[in-house]
Amino acid sequence: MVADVVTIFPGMIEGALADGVIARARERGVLDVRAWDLRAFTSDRHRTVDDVPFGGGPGMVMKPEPVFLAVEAIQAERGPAGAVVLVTPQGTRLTHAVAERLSRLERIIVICGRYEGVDERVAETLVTDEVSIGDYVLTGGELPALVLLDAVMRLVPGVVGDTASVEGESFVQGLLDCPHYTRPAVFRGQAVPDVLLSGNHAAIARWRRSEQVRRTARRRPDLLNDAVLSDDERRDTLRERETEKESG
Ligand code: 6GU
Repeated sequence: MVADVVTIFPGMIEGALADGVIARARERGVLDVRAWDLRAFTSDRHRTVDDVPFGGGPGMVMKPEPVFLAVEAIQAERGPAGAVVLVTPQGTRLTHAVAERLSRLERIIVICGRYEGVDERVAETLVTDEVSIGDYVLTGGELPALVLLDAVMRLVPGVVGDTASVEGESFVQGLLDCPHYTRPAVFRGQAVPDVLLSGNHAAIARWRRSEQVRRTARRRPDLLNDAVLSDDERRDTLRERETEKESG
């Protein structure tokens, strides 16, 4: 996958992608991520990327022209992108399903917004997807772009070594993950659940699945609407929600 990021802080993007699983995949050539400095696409002496809002009001708005020029230059060099994503608190929420869809594309462009916003003509004609990472406001789009890229790129085949660890985890099945334990079997008086030491793989799989269902019912009941559950599991989630009410 080729990912190009348009930003006024290319160092923020490069720094975050220099370590860890994503960095290793870049070294292997599985991922090609590049940060493009938006200011390189300005033509005035001050390299201006923002201006006052029409209609007045506080703050500054990102000018359309540098963003258009940057995206056009990227597509000329790298070929057409399957998605041009603007990260903005006004976007649709980033979910596993969104990350999955983007991970199947060969080329994506991510535009990081700053200031009060980006000229709407960018969203209207250049952008295919507006994405938010949650209901809170950050100072700029660089951290959201990194969150989006990490969620997307780790789903690209060959990025994460153990594909089983990707398939089993939270949200892939629409459920939260089960608890995990490692040695020692007893730590400061707290023992690991017996079943995990039993060597009975079928029993372990059943325990993990029921813990996933139980946790999701308690912590994120909203996820149960879309989760695929057996009739028995559905009944268990109802009981779980009852016990939660009783215990407060
Ligand atoms: Cl994509 N940008 C900013 N600035 N704040 C956010 C966000 C994006 N998603 C949640 N908060």
